[in-house]
Amino acid sequence: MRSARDLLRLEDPALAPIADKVLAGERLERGDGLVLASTADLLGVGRLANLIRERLHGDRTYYNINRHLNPTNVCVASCRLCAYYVPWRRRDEGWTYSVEQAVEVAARDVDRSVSELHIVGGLHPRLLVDYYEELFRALKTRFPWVHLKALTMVELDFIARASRLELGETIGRLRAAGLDSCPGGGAEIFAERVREQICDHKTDGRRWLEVARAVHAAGIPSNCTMLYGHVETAAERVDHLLALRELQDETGGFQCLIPLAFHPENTELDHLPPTGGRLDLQTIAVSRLLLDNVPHLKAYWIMLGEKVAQVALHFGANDLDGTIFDERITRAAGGTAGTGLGRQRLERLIREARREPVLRDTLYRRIELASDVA
Ligand code: V47
Repeated sequence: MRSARDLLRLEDPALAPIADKVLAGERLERGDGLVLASTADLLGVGRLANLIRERLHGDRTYYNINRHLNPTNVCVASCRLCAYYVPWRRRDEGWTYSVEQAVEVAARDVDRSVSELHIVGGLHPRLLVDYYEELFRALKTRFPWVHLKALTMVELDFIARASRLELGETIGRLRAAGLDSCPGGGAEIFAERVREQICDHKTDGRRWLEVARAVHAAGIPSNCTMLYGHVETAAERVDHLLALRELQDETGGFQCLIPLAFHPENTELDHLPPTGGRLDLQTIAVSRLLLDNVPHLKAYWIMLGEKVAQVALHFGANDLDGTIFDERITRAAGGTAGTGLGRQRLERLIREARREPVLRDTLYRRIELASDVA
């Protein structure tokens, strides 16, 4: 009988015991993660991750029709990794929408085909819980069919503190106003050593996980992210994924992991090179293999570029995010993948990668568009 190693055409013998575990459906450990993240056998790691991807989802590849909405770019955190923010002292140079303005900006692209608004911004000391309640209510009144995926754990933590409210009460009020789920941003890399260098003034890793726990306890699903390709080590990536896995064992509230490729341009870390395709693909594959309890893994085409995102569909990813009109965070950091892809183009990318496109809502339910909105 041919061994797992032969079947998967593994070149690195260190992958063989990991392949045995993957084939037996066993959980991988930290040591396995370190091997996977550092081996030169990229295709071997990719085949292992693809095995899990196909076990979970076959050829199905999800995407949605969404629009980003950024109510403000004014932020008191001043993260070195970020090219999007305007600091508080220069707030006149940034934007801060009134509720009415935010609704009008959303209305530029929201029609009946759009199922999700992805709403994130900056930590603005004057945008307190009542602003977001009013915003969510106004958006739900104007676009009642749209799912509001809004506010990262960092924003929720800040809004609660700035509003002098308990976190649980803040989350409850926002949910009552229309918050449906939360995006996964702000997690970066949990290791303190790394956060000191890339985002030292914001919610730390322990607190990010605590807020996610509270969000899940309130019955609100969320996503999670990992920002890679800056000053972190492979071991710090592995530990980040394992911390997410541990919380997911407890709450089951994460729907999707999005590994985010760091874009250095226009940030204080612009001396760093952008990520290469190898790190992108290996990180996606390692994430799929370690994070065995989070159902979906997103190849975020805006950060990866369309072509790497297509290949990633064979390295563990089963979702491309969405049409993404008006994305501003990656664009500010030199992202060139453009902003906004038509539905037909996304489907073509997926089909050309020999996968099956599935239009979804934010909760991964299949959507059939009525012919008059398709
Ligand atoms: O929180 C900031 C990261 C995140 C840069 O949940 C940067 O469905 C790269 O979280 N280079 C925002 N990354 C994006 C995000 C996201 C995207 C798509 C889908 C979902 C989801 C979440 O982008 C930030 C931060 O981690 N980021 N600056 C940069 N220069």
